[in-house]
Amino acid sequence: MAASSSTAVQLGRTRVLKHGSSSPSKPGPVLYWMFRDQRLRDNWALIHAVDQANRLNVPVAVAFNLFDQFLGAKARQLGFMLRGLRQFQGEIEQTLQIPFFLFQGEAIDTIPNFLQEHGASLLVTDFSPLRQVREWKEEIIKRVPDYVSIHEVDAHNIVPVWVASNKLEYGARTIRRKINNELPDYLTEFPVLKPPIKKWVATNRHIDWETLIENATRKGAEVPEIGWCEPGEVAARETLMGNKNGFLTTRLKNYSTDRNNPLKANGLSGLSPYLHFGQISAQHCALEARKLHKVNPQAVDTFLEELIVRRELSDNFCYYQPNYDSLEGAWDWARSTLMAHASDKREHLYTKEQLEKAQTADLLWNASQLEMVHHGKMHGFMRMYWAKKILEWTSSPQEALEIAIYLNDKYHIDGRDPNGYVGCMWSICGVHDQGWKERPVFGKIRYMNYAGCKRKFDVDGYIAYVKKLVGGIKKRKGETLLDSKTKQGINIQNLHK
Ligand code: FAD
Ligand code: FO1
Repeated sequence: MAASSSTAVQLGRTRVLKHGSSSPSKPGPVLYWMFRDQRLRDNWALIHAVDQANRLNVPVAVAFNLFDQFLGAKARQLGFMLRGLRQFQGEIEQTLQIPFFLFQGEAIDTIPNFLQEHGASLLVTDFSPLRQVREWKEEIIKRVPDYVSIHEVDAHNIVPVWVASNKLEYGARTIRRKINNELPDYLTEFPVLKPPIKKWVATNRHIDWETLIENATRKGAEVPEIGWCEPGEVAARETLMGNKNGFLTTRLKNYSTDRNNPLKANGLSGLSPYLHFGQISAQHCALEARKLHKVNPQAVDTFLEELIVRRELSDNFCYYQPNYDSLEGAWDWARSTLMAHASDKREHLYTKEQLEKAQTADLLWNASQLEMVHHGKMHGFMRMYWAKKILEWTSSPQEALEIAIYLNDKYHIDGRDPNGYVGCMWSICGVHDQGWKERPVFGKIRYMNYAGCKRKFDVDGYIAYVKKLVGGIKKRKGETLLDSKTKQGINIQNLHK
């Protein structure tokens, strides 16, 4: 069944991935398989699922599939995500009486099984351009019964990726106009979500969150959770609009000036963990920011450029470029200039381990690496310098890209995201950038160096800031370790005897 035209969601935002054959005499329930947009508020996929369920006069449920492994995610990312999902379950069941199911294993098994078991007629999914997600969907389309329809809703981008452009865009310059032309239709207020007409018959669905979180954080202990960024939709909205330290309420005015100063950690919005896990809607952030345009036009324009144009350009790249995370995904000019300089002498050559342990001769780079490893989020300006130095200090652009993506995905709370693949490709392969004056190793790829950073900000201050930051984190970790040992009744004094 097609996405009916009078649905509460703009037609262009939903795609029919599979038309159910003539629906069975009595249509079954609707399932929203949530994975990228993990939120109750301002979620077009959820709005569409409830709307379709009301049209069919059937109940609706939400399901999430927890994979055993996802792009190298460890305690830091899984703990954040699961705590956010626990809050989500509480809210959606309480405010909308919609049941939330959590499966473990492979979505290509658990989702079709659930549909079959409940005789569901419609599967609604949200959207991600990443290849793993697209492969899962292809497989699920093959496995579900004929009568099941599948609708995909781009709830992540303000302008759905397939509406903004039907091709790979060269850069912000080419996509900006296309996105801006569509904003009047897509940057709209959200309908208020009400409980669905038909209630799901109660089934025992107890989710043992404590055990799930315990297991995920123990298995992924190598990259411990961060303490500065509270997970969940409530904390996400606080980060955006909170009276104490909200970005739009208290920190917007310095955004244009401070955002390129790594010493001003508060200079950025701090929204990326929440946007990555879908715990806040970019569209909601844009609607709120736009209200402040009169007061801070430049800061709002700069923020919207990043939040809408840059962020949605990343989805465009990952959606239309299958090789979005390898040298094959670079433009010809970039690949040939990098190849022409691949055998240039490197002043330093470091292995992945040396880089991971911040053991280079560059104290500024080491500080940025340590900020990422221990704090889980490197300042946006330093991310460019950090990645470009990896190109300069490894034996080939391929190796540089692999190492940058590996480290970014492993340690960043906002990693495993189209923004990350594009961030690394921009830095190392000049994607969405132009060519610059040719030089050794970089060829025509934009160059950044220590001297350039010194001109821009207080480099020694940043190095000292990170040293203090990491010292504090290690001390707190030591204290909690001490706590847990004393709790276990192990007498610390005897430990060293
Ligand atoms: P703000 O400046 O407050 O930006 C607000 C939002 O706008 C961000 O959350 C993000 O969604 C978007 N945005 C900002 N800058 C960019 C950009 N350059 N490209 C795309 N979207 C942008 N961003 C990630 O979300 N995940 C990553 O893994 C990631 N890896 C990166 C790796 C490299 C090498 C580089 C150069 C950039 C990377 N970025 C990544 C983009 C950018 O650095 C971060 O989005 C930003 O620093 C996140 O912090 P913030 O939300 O406080 O930033
Ligand atoms: N989505 C899921 O549906 N199941 C998962 O187990 C899962 C783990 C996960 C770990 C780290 C991370 O950064 C994202 C994760 N996602 C998971 C989120 C989701 O898949 C996002 O859609 C992807 O990041 C693609 O955009």
